[in-house]
Amino acid sequence: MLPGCTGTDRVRGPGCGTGDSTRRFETREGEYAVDVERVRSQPPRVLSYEQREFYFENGYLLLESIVPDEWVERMRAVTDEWIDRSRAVSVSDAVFDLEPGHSAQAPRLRRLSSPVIVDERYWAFASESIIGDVVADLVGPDVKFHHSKLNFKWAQGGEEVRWHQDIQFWPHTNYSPLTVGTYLYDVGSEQGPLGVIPGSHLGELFDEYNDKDQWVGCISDADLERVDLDRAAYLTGPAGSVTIHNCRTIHGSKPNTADIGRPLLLNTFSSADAFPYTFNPLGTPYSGLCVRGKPARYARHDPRPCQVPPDWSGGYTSIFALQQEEAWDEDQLATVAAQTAGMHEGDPLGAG
Ligand SMILES: O=C(O)CCC(=O)C(=O)O
Repeated sequence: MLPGCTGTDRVRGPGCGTGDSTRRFETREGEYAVDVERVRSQPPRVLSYEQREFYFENGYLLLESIVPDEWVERMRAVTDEWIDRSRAVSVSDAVFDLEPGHSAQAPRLRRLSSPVIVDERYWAFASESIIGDVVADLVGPDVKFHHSKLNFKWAQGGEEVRWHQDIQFWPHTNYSPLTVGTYLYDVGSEQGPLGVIPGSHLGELFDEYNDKDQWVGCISDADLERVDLDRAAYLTGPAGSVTIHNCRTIHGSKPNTADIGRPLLLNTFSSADAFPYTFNPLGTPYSGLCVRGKPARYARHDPRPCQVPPDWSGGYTSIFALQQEEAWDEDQLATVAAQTAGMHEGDPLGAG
C-alpha cells in the first residue's frame, strides 16, 4: 500500500493516485489540463505526494478530520450566532439566503453568503487555518483568496444542488481555482454530502444557460447524458473533514433527508497568477489577497475557452435561487444590489 493510504493517517485521500510523478494530465483534446509540473517542483507541506497526485488525477480530494477541533468549535460557535441573527430576517437577501418555510421560531437557512465579510472569525479561518497550506500544496506556494459561502442544507429537506461546474460562475485566466469545503459536523450519506465526478475536471466545460438563454448555473439533463453519473463519489466524513474540488470538476449534492443539518463552509482560492475577468458576485475587500506566498507579477493564461456568466454587478442571489429558478421581487433585488455594493466595500449589512 502507498504511504498516505493506510487509512490511519490524519490526512487521507479516498483512494490514492498512481504516484507516478512523470504523468501528464491531458484533456480529451490532448491539451495540457493541469499546471502540475510547477506545483510538483515544490515538496508538499501538509499533504502526502500521493494525495497531491490524487487531486491532479481526479480533480477532488477528501481529507478526513484535518481541521483541528479548536477551529471546528470556533466555526460552530460563530455559525450559531449567525443562525440566531437570521431569525430577524423574513426575506432572502444578499447575505441570508432562506429556504422556504424559514421563520424566527424555526430558522431554515440555505446559505450565509460571504461569511468572511460579515464576521472576521470566518476570515481568520480562511486565512490562518491549515486550509491555506492544503491549497498551497495543490496550486503552488502563492495562494489567492476569491470568495466564501456557508451552505447549510437544513435537516429534513435541505435543498439539492444540481450538477454543475464552478468556473463558469467566476471565470479566471486559468483553471487553478478550487473550493475547500469544511464540514462543521459529521456528514453521512443521508445529509446531502458533496458529490463529485472523478476526473471530470479534465473533460468538457458545460453550458450553464438553459434553452431560453437564461443562466441557471447547472448542467442540463440532455448534457448530463454525456457524464458518467454512476461514477459519482459522495464525500462523507466526520466534523473537521475537508472536501476539495477543482473549478472544472462536476459536482452537486442531494437533498438532506436526515434529522441533522449539514453546514458546509466553502472557501474558494486560486494560484496567485489566476485573475478573474468578470464581476465577482461574492466579492469582498479580501478577494485577491494572498493568504500564502506573494502576489503574481504575471497572469498565467490557459487557452481553453470558458463560458461567462451574466453581469452580476447589479446584485447576485444564490446558486440555490438560480437553480430553482426562483423569482425575487423588486424590493428584494434592490436590497441585494445595495448589499452587493456594500459587500465589495466590506459592509454588506450596513448597505442593506
Ligand atoms: O452545498 C453543496 O452541497 C454544494 C455547493 C456548491 O456546489 C456551490 O455552492 O457551488
